Formats: sequence, structure tokens, C-alpha cells
Amino acid sequence: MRHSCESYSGDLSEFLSTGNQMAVLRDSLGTLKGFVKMATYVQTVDIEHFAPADEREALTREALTREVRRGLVARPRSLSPWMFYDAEGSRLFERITTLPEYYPTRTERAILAGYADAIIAAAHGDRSLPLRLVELGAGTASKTCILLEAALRVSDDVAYVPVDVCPDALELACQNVACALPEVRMQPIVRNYVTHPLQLDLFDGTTLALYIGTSIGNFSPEEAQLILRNLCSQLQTGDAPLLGTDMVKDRRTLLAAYDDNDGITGAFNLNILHRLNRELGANFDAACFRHRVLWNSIECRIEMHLESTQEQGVSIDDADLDLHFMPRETIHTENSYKFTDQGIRRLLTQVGFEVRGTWKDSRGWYTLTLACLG
Ligand code: AVJ
Repeated sequence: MRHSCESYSGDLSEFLSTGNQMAVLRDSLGTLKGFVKMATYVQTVDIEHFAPADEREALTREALTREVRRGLVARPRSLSPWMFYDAEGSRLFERITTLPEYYPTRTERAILAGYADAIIAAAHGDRSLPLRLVELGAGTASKTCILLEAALRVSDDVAYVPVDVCPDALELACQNVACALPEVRMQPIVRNYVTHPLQLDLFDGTTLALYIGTSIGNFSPEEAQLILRNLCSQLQTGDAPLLGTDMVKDRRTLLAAYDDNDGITGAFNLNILHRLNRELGANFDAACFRHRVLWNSIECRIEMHLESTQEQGVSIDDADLDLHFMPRETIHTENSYKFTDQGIRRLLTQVGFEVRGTWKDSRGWYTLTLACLG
């Protein structure tokens, strides 16, 4: 198809098996570029399966029900941060990443922009081998393109394997990459990498495993170790994980990043309650809960909570729950661990990796660490 754009006028559906999806991506009608993009995407969208929407919704509802029965009955009450990311929550998170107070995203992007070639060179010693970038929690892959571009400068055989629990985010990631870099082969995987082993295909080449965006910050040191151990078990000698971590810094900067002036992070936190109203028939009155942020210096983490402003009853019909909140009672919704050089090194060596290189911004607010199998 790449070479038949002039004569080809057939039906693209013949390239897909039942149940697969196709996106047609083009920036202008009839250009060769447009056709190449289509061809690339059609070829690569044939992936480990995207479950149909109703099946996905049923699974999500089950997981939400399990989580509210566990977390809202326990004391202190808590909910798991994956619950933030429905369509509305993902949209709010994208807005957070552009806030003046929320420095991690733009700082990481600047480090990648400055050092992508150096990172790729350090990760991919033998340029004659194919290169595969696997990304845990790919989200919309907006920063990944910087590394993929650098990869394409040294190799014409580059594959991208985004792994994410959210199929909608994965589709967006694929579209973004297909559109910007049509020569990259894509093999998206829908998976919760926290609860399920990755099971990567064997690969004859170098794998660079991206775990960026300080996503690892959501997990306790024990959970983080498990995730990295799981990753380690999927890699071979010569492969390399790249870890993005937000660093410990002054308390004011940290607190502001999670409590912005426009109240977007507050809306993001409260969206969990709206989501339970929408999806589990709950009757939370979000106006009776406040966004609370604190720096826990002992655990070295930012914590987000929702605090009840008054005594109130809430029912969650689909989970058969009736809850009673006292004034100032809280629901713990997120931890965001902050790191030190020593802490990063300890975490990586504990699971069998060795540090191969580190890259920081000029203020030392954020670190990208390349490791290898020790
Ligand atoms: C997605 C875990 C990187 O911890 O900074 C941003 C999520 N929460 N503002 C973070 C988040 C509130 C974010 N991570």
C-alpha cells in the first residue's frame, strides 16, 4: 500500500480482522504523506485486543465497587488514585500539566528535549540492532515522541509498545505517534501493569523501558519495588529502564504544585466523587467536601485528601453502601512520593538494576535515571 497510493482506491477494511479498529489519520487530502500515515496506522492498529466498550465498562464498574467497599469502609478512609482517570479526570490532569504551579511535566519535557540523543546513545550501544521503546502508563505519549525522534535518528527500526490500563488513552497515544512519526511500528497493550505481569514478546534488539512522568510516585516503596521487579523480569541483558522521578524540594513549591490558584487540582480531586455519582449511583454532594493537600516529611510524600466540611450521610446505591461522615473526616485519595538521588539508587539496586546515567534540570527538581541489568 505504501507504494500504491496512486492506483489504490479500495476498501481498507480488508486489512483488518473482525473487532479491530481503524483510524484514518491525515493532514491533507490525497498527499503521499497522508497515505503513508494511513498505511502505518492500519498495519499497527492490529493489536492485542481492545475489549468492546460494554465489556470494559462492566470491568471498570466491578473494580470501582470493590475499591469503594474496601476503601470507604476502612479507617482512615482511602480511595486508589487510578480512580481519578475517567474521561473527565484525564482531561483535568492534562490541564494540570500546563499549570504554572505544576512544574514536573514541563521540567521532564525540558530534560528530554535537552538530552534525548544522549539518553538514546547510552541505552542503545549497538546501533545495528533494532530498538524497542516500551512505556508503562503511556497516557497520551506527548513527551515520548521526543525520545522516539531521537531513536529514529540512530535507527530505522524503531518499535513503540505503549502499555496502559486505559484503552482510550492508548488510542490517543497511538494516534499521536502515528501522526507525528509514521515510521515507528506500534504494538499497544491494554494492561494494568501494577496487578498483571507485562508479558512482553521476546525481542531481538534493545528494549528501553520508559517509566516516566513520575508515575512511580503514586506507589509506596514496597509497591514500587514490585512494579520494578516485574519490569526487570521482562528485560534481557543490554536492555535499560528509564525512570522519571520528581525530587524533594522546598515545601512551598511542592504544596503549590498540588494546590494551584485556579483550583484545577481541587476539581481533579473532587472528580472522584462526581465519578462515583455518575458510575455507581452515589449521592455525594461535592460542595460539602474540600480539597486538602499536605507534605508528609516522614514518608517524603505529598498527600491529597478530601475533607468533609460537615456531618453528612452518603449512599452508594450500586455498591449497597451507606456512609456517615463526621465534620473534618477525610478520604485519602493520593500519595505522590518525592525522591532523593540516594533513594532512587536504593530502589533500583534493590530490584537488581544498576544506575547507568542520570539527567537533571538546572534546579535539580526532576531526575531521569537510566539503569541497566546489574
Ligand atoms: C500522575 C502521579 C505523576 O503525582 O504529580 C498531579 C498526579 N495529582 N496533581 C503526580 C497528580 C495531582 C501526578 N502523577
